[in-house]
Order: sequence, then C-alpha cells, then structure tokens
Amino acid sequence: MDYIEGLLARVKKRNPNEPEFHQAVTEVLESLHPVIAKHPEYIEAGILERIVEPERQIIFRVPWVDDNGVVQVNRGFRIEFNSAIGPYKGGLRFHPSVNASIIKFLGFEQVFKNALTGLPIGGGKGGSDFDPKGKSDGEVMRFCQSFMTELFRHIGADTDVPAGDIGVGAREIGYMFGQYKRLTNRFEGVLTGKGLAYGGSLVRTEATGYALVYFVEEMLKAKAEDLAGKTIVVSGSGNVALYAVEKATQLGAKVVAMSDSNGFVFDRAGIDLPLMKQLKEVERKRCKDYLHCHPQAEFSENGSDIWSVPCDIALPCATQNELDKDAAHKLVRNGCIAVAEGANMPCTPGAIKVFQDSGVLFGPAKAANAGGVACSALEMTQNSMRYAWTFEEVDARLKVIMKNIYQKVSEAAQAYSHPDNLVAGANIAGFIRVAEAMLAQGVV
Ligand code: NDP
Ligand code: 2IT
Repeated sequence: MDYIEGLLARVKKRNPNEPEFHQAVTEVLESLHPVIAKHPEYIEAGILERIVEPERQIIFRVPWVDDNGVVQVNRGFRIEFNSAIGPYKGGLRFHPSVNASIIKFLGFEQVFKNALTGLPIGGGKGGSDFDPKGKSDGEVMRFCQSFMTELFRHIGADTDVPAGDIGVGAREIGYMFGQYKRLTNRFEGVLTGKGLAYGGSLVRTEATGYALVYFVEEMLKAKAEDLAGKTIVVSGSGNVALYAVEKATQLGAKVVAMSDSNGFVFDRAGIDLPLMKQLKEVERKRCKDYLHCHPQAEFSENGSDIWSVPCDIALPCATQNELDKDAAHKLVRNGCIAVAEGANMPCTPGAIKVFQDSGVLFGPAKAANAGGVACSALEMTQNSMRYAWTFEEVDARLKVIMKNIYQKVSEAAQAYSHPDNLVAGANIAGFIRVAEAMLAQGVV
C-alpha cells in the first residue's frame, strides 16, 4: 500500500459512515501522487494528514417552537476545516439530509475552492437538518435565532464568516445577522450574502451562477467555441441555477430544462426565466407550476431524467451525486460537449470518468462554482473598508477572478497531469497554495 492509499484507509476508518466525505477526500488525495513525488517536504511536515482533519468541529442542539406551540429540536453544525490562508469561510446548508458527512465533504471542498480564488479565505461549512420548506416566516425566524444563539460564539468577521447554501438565502441570512448583532452588539461583516440595505454586496446574489458561466466561457474558448446558439440543460432552480440560466441566456445560449426535487420541466422554446424567478424567489413554488403559464412545456416527475434531454452543455446546479455514470453516458450519446459543476460534487466519480474518457470538457465544482465564495470575499473587503462598489465594479472583479482560476487550474493540469484534466488541476493548484501556507506556519 503506498502513502496515499494508506492515508485514505486511515481516513475511512477514522470517519466511519461518512460516504460523501470519503468521496471528496479520495478524489483530492488521488490527484496528489505527482505532487508529493515532487515535494517530499509535504509528507515530512504531515501536511496531508493534517489537511484531512478539520481544525474544529462544532455540533449543537437547536431547539425552537413551531407555530402550533410544539417544541422542535434540530442539530446544528459548523466544521472549521482549515484556516491556513484566512478566516474560515463557507456556507450554511439547511436541508433535512444534512449530517456530519455532508458538512465535512463540503468543508473539505471549500478549503481548496477558496484557495483557488486567490483571496485570503480559509475553508469551513455548516448547517442544520432543519427543513425550511413549508415553514412560516415566523418559524424560520425562530429557528435562525436559536441556531445563531449557539453559533455566534464561534464566528466573527476575522474568525469564521458563514454565508448561504441550499435552503439558506437572503431571508435566513437576515434573521441570523439580526440575532448575531443583538447577541454581540457588533455590526460587522460576520456573514456574507447580506441584504443590500445592511452591508451586502451587489452581484452576490448572481455571483455563483454568473461566474459558473464565465468559467464555461473560458473552457469553450480554449477549444475555439463559445456559448452563442448552444442548448443547455440546468438542474436545480435555486440561487445557482437561476443566475446560471440568466447569464447563459444573456450570452446567446438557450436553456431548455430546469428541475427541483419533485421533477424537471422541459420547454423547447427556452425556459421563461422571469416566470421561473417569480415562482422560486417570490412565491416559493414548484417547477411543476411553470406549466400553468406554459402548458406547451412538459413536466416529468423523474428528476434524474433531466440528463436525457439532448443538449450541448450540462450544468448540474442542485446537489451532490445528482448525475451518475448512466446519466453521463446519455449526455455523451446526445452530443454534449461540456459539463460544469454549479453544485458541489454533483457528478459521481463514475460520471466524471465517462466525461473524461469521452473527451467532454469537464469543469469541476472547486473551480467552476468558486465565483460565489469569491464574491463573498469581495463583500468582506467592502465591509472592512465600510464602502460599497458598483455592480459593474464587482462583476468586473469576478470575471477577472474566474479567468485567473481557469488559468491556474489549466496550468496545474498541464504541469502535473493531462492538460484537459481540470479535476486534477483544481485539486493540485488549490492544494499547493494551502500546503505552502501550512508549511510556513509550522505544525499547528
Ligand atoms: P437553493 O436552496 O437556492 O436551491 C437548491 C436547488 O437544488 C433547488 O432547486 C432544490 O430543489 C434542488 N435540490 C436540493 N437538494 C436536492 C435534492 N436532494 N434532490 C433534488 N434536488 C435538490 O441552493 P443553491 O442554489 O444555493 O445551491 C445549489 C448547489 O450549489 C448546492 O450544491 C450548493 O452547495 C452549491 N453552491 C452554492 C453556492 C451559493 O452561492 N449559493 C456557491 C457554490 C456552490 P427543492 O427546492 O425541491 O429542494
Ligand atoms: O459552496 C459554496 O462555495 C457556497 N455555498 C458559498 C460560500 C460563501 O461563503 O459564499
């Protein structure tokens, strides 16, 4: 057994029943063979052993009272994974599936993603198994206040700065910010994704989806292609999906399908984005309701069948492991030329292999969806300066950041692996930045 296989076996043994965490660690460690061959100092300093172990893991009780006066108890998490290059930074996910494995995989991925942005942010992630779906605003507020009543003692503008993720948007961030301020008497940039009225940054709402498309543009440009006239399928219909659709449409592509956890809608005329935004952002309704306004569109309850819709480009923007090997084969058979991950780890290892073996351009999440957290770091910068940039200024910075990420990732792929292997490139470029900082800071 070689060094990396041995470490992987120990990670699996030490973190039993955490399949998502094992999956994320396996992908990164397996990319690192050529790196440690060139840098034995990383092994000597125990960098790999330390990088797979979170610096701190906080798990807490979140009690709250629902609208019927019944006491409810959820579980809260904050995994502070790595602070070598900056304060812990990463989202909070509220979804019934949340557990330690999911938060640890997300926190681990975040470490390398944040390093790729080039900005001073470490990696962390948190959340709860609370389900905001079907809850009243009052219930969501009481839950968020209870969640923050424990979380506040662990976070801070220079310590750990959470943001949104699945189930956490502007409403939840607002309630949590209010409670943090009340508990600490400090108005500081402790959360990102804040409303514009109280310290939020322009473009943060759009950032992940827009920047995903900026990354796709770079991938296509390298092959003398562009977005104009391309047919796209986007899974999910949340924050990332909606703004990926908006930017792709602005750049001349046509998005024909979107989904939620109840199924997918296919509209060959092109998805009506203003309607989808109204349904999802304002009315909190389902994709199925799209058909009330567009009866010519089709709805299927089998969400994973979205990948059998023929397209040139697929953007999985819902959740982990939503696109498997069989779905990947369907996309390839239908002539798909590029896939980029808006969600975190949406493609299974089997699916990624199918894309790579078939010559489909593949943009891994760490690189392709890094624009969200990059814009969060720009929000932190503006908060520190007590100043706010215009939409155009933030968007221009975001574009430059995504270009630089593409550049760094493809250079690392070229240097250590196959030039088209952006998975290896992202893992390696992200890892080296963190490893160098850890090396300089000694055994901590
Ligand atoms: P939202 O909560 O806004 O939207 C999530 C979307 O994905 C919804 O359409 C939801 O459907 C669907 N979805 C969630 N879980 C499942 C599931 N288990 N099965 C099927 N569909 C599901 O979240 P975001 O758009 O913010 O996040 C989407 C993905 O992007 C996540 O992987 C997140 O980690 C990642 N991401 C988010 C960033 C951000 O800035 N927000 C930044 C980088 C990555 P339904 O409403 O039916 O649950
Ligand atoms: O997965 C992610 O990068 C996010 N959910 C965004 C994190 C952030 O701090 O903006």
